[in-house]
Amino acid sequence: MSRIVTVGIAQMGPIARSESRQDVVARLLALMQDAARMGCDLVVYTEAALTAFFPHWLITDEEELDSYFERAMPNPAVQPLFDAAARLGIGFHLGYAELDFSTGRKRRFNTSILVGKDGGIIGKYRKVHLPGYVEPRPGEPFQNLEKRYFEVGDLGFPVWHAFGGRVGMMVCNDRRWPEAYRVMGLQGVELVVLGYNTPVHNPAMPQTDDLGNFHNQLVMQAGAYQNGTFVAGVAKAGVEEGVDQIGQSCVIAPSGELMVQCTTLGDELQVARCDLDLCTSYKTSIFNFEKHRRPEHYGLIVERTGAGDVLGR
Ligand code: CDT
Repeated sequence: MSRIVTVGIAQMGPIARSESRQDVVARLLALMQDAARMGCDLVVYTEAALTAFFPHWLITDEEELDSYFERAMPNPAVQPLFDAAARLGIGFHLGYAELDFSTGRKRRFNTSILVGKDGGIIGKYRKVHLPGYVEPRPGEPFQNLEKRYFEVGDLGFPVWHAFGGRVGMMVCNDRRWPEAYRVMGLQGVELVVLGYNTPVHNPAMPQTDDLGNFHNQLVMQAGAYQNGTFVAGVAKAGVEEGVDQIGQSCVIAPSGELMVQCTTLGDELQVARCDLDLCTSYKTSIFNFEKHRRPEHYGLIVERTGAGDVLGR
């Protein structure tokens, strides 16, 4: 028996600062319609897919900053996506900047949601690993102000029963951290979906500029293989407001092999048929955590007592 989930990766080209939500949603809808025509069960959009990636510049006016955030999901501007999903019978993953008032104070998160084929929200994730810094760095060609604009996500790395399997989300920089995959791997994840805005140039580490695409694939291939899961990673690519971003959106199999990859730096859809049962062979053999993983021997000190160190399990 096989459990096939047909996944469309919907890479986006640059979004201009001046582009309206309606214009962006029209681009996302075109990709969704293509995905439905190609038989996709799920279309994966990128990180902060509704606007230009605003952490790349300093915004001091609160109202202007708020204009990049969504106060509710869905909302009138994105409702057409939810309606189309239900009409076409296709799920989607969407990254967006979230303004949250549920605790009585304004909080900002770099968020993503998973939406089912009925147009209903299945789950929400808030980015944990925020790169960059709080204070702007004058003289740099662009900023990386995620630590200024977002709080660290407070929802952990859950895994949802969805699309006939177990699906988890991460956002951009999370994909560089093995813990993110492993926490989901321990919950039996079979498909990780994520979006990214990754500049070609890293002002803090320019010596790695030639390695951006390599590192992008390296981390997702390792995460997929070591946890026996598919990974679908989707870029916002091309030169956006002067910032050149990598593309190479792709789907990785649990073997660590590349299944499909985008070849442009613009709006582009690629499709991969993911047989979730392939995960099982990895999860029950080489990466059978129950049988072979030995955290009690890793030497992780969780407590220092007079009698000696207590190692974590
Ligand atoms: N959006 C995001 O998290 N971007 C970061 C840039 C870090 S600089 C290498 C990323 O990890 O891709």
